[in-house]
Amino acid sequence: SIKTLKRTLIAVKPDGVQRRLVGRVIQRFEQRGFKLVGLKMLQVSEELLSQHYCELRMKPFYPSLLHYMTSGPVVVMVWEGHNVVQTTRMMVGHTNPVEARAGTVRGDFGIHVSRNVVHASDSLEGAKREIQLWFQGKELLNWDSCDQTITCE
Ligand code: DGT
Ligand code: DGI
Repeated sequence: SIKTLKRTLIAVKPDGVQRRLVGRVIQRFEQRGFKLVGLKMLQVSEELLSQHYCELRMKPFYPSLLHYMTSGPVVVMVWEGHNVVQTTRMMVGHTNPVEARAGTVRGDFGIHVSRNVVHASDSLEGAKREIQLWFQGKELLNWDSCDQTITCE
């Protein structure tokens, strides 16, 4: 039903872009039936990151996290679908690739927690906040996918 239809923010981090993993990351979410409603590549500012990672600012790795996230372009996207936040978190896998199950993005491509390939919003509230932070309203497109009456009630 429409009630479970949500949006989430996924980003391919600089290591994922450098390692040419953008296409394979996108493919996983398309294959799972999620709908892409926003996509862009950008060099992220420290200002944006300080808001994005505001909960981590006291962590010892915060400076290196900012350095890593500004080291090159990021590809950020918004995906829509049923239970999309929960399902994409599962598909992305544990924050630390060492703990991430095979079959997840981080479990298949990740090497170290400090370079974990992708970001995925971890809650509905977080997704809403992050989407507003990274995208302008006009950058998100509402479109009808031709399979929507085939793939759910
Ligand atoms: P290094 O990298 O030259 O400092 O040499 P290592 O191999 O002693 O450093 P590392 O990265 O293993 O760090 C030592 C401890 O800190 C280790 O017990 C795990 C923790 N640690 C280091 N980096 C991370 C990280 O990115 N995430 C988490 N959760 N723990 C980390
Ligand atoms: O939501 P997640 O990305 O799975 O995890 P998080 O919100 O707890 O952490 C945000 C990012 O910070 C994570 O994707 C990678 C980085 N990070 C987390 N823990 C560590 C870390 N980076 C380093 N270097 N060391 C850490 O212990």
